Amino acid sequence: MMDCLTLIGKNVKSVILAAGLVTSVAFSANAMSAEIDTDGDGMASFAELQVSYPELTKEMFGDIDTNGDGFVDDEEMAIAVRLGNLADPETHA
Ligand SMILES: [Ca+2]
Ligand SMILES: [Ca+2]
Repeated sequence: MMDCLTLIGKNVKSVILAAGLVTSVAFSANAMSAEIDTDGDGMASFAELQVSYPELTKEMFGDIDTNGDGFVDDEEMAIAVRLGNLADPETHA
């Protein structure tokens, strides 16, 4: 019983630590997943997005990249998902 509790205590500690790390690195990452943003700059380039969405065209990317900086950020991604231009990365395989 003691051993079990100690183990749980350790797990909770590492979960809190991990959560803290994630929060500090990706404070607003609700739509942008690390799976898409492979270089971790917080934005998806056309190449990065195309890995997850092979059907994506430059034209579609241009529609999603509303401020035209050549990258899709968290907000643009969320809007695209809401408008149905992109499948939800949470459910998209
Ligand atoms: Ca990136
Ligand atoms: Ca953009």
